[in-house]
Amino acid sequence: MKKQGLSEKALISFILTVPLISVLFTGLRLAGLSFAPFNLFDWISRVLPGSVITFGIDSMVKIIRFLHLGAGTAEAAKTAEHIMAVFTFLIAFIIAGIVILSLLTYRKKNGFIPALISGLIIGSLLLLIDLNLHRASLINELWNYAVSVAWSLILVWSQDRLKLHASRLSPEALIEKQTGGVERVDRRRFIIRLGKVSASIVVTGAVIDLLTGKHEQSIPGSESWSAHNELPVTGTDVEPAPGTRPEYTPVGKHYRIDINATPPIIHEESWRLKISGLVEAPLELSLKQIKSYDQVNQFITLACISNPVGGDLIGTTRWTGASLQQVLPDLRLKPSAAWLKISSSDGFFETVSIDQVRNDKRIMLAYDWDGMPLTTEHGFPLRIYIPDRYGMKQPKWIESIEAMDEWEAGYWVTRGWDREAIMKATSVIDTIAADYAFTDADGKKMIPVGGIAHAGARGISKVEVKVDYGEWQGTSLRAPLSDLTWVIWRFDLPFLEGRHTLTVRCFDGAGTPQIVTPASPHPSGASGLYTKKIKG
Ligand SMILES: Nc1nc2c(c(=O)[nH]1)N[C@H]1C(S)=C(S)[C@@H](COP(=O)(O)O)O[C@H]1N2
Ligand SMILES: [Mo]
Repeated sequence: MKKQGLSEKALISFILTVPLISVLFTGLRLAGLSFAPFNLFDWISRVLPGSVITFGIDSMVKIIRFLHLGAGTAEAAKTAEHIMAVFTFLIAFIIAGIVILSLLTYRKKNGFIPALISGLIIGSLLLLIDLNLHRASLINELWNYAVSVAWSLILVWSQDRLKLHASRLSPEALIEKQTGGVERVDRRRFIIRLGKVSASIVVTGAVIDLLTGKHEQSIPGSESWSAHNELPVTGTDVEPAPGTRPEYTPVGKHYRIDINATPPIIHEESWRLKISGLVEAPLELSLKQIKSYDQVNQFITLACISNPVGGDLIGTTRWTGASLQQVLPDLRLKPSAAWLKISSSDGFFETVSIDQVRNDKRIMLAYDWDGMPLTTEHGFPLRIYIPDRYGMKQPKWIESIEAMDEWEAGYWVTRGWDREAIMKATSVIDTIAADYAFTDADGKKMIPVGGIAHAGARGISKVEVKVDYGEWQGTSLRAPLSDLTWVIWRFDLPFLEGRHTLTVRCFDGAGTPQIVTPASPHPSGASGLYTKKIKG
C-alpha cells in the first residue's frame, strides 16, 4: 500500500478546514456562537510580545493609509485582522491535521477512538483559549467540542477511506496497483468528491450569510441626542471651510480601536461594576445605580495614540455619565488607597491616580454617547473618560475597579507604550476648497482652507498656516464645542498660480507650540507638521 504523502495530508486537512470555518461562521451569524478563529487570533495578540504587536499595528496602519482604503483606518484594520484570523486558524488546523494523520498512518484498526481523542484535545485547547480570554460559556464550548470532534472524525475517516480504496481493489486492479495507476485514480476521485462536498458547505454558508447578514439593529425607543438638539456652536461663528470634517462625529462613524476581533457583548441585567481592593467593604454597583448619580454631559474629542498626523483615529461626540469624583466617597476607600485599577471584560486594564480623580471632576464613568447607550463597539455598558490622555488609558467595557496602594502599568504600558500617554497637540488641513473660491471685498479671489487642531484638554490658542517657505499667517478659530474638543480653524487663501504646499501648525491654550519634529505614533503619539499640496 502506498504511504500517504505529506502533501495529501495537507490537502485533506485544508479541504476539511475550509468548511469548518464556514460552519463556525454560520454559527456566529445565526446563533451568536463563538467564532474560534477570532478567539485564537485575539489570544495570540495578547500573548505575543508588545514589540511584535506594535510593529504589526504600525505596518497595518501604514499599509491601509498607503492603499487609501476608503472605509476608514479603524474599519479597514478590523477587516485585515479578521482575514488574518481566518488564515491563522486555517494554517493551525492544517498543521494539526498533518500531525493527526501522521500519527495515525500505520494504525491497523479503524481510527474512531484516536480521532475522537484528537477532536477532544482540540476542543480542550479552544476551551483553554476561551478561558484565558474570559469568553468561555457552556454553549460555546460545547459547540467548539462538537465541531472539533466532527472535523477530526471526518479527517481520520478520509484517511481510512483512502486506505480502503487501496485494499478493496479487484485482483486485476491489485495487479495494476503494482504500477500504482488505479490506486492513484481512485484516491484522486475520492479527494475530488471530498472537495465538492466541502465547497457546497462553504457555498451554503455564504448563502445563509447573505440572507441573514447585515441588518443593523437600532435600539428601540432611543434616539440620538444630536438628532433633536442643536450643537452649542452655531453657524454664526466662523463658518468651516467646505470639506472640513464634521465638527460632531456620528457614533457610527467614530473610529473603533480595541484588542478584540469582535467586541464583547455584555448583558445589562447580569452586569455589575465590582469594587474591591483597599476598600472598607467590597461593593457592586448596577448600571441603574451608576445612572442615579448626577448626570454629566461633556463634548469630548477622543484620539488613539496610534493615530498618525492627519489620521482618522480621532472623533468627537457628547459623552454622558457620572463624575467619578462624585462616586468616590461611596467606594469607601481605605486611607492607603492611591490608585484605581480599572479592568475590562476583555482583559484590558489601566490605572488612574485617586488624587487625579479628586482634583478633576471631568473624569467620568460614561454610559451614553450622543444621548444613546454606548454601542457594543464603544464599550457598553460603561467606559471611563480621562481628560488629556490618549484612548489607550481609557478602558471600555469596564467590569471592575480595584483600589491599590501602588501604581501598576496598564495593558499597553506593559507592551511598551507611554506611561502617561498625554495627547500631543496636532493640527490638520482637511480641505483646500478650490471649487468654493470666492471674491472678497477687495475683489481678490480667495480659496477657503480649513481643518482641525487639537491639544487634549489644553485647548487651542492659535493656528497658523504658511505657503511654501513663506511667513506663518494667522487663521480664524471657530469656538469649540467644549474645551475638551478639537477646534475648527479656517483660512481664506489668496488665489495662487501653480503648485504650492500649505503647512499648518497650532499652539495649545498655554501658548506651547505643537512639536514639529516628526515622530511616528510609537511610543508616545505622533508629532510633526501636516502639509497639503495646493493645485493652482
Ligand atoms: N476594554 C478595552 N478598552 C479599550 C481598548 C481595548 O482594547 N479594550 N482600547 C483603547 C484604545 S487603544 C482606544 S484608542 C479607545 C478607542 O475607543 P473607541 O473604540 O470607542 O473609539 O478605547 C480604549 N479602551
Ligand atoms: Mo488606541
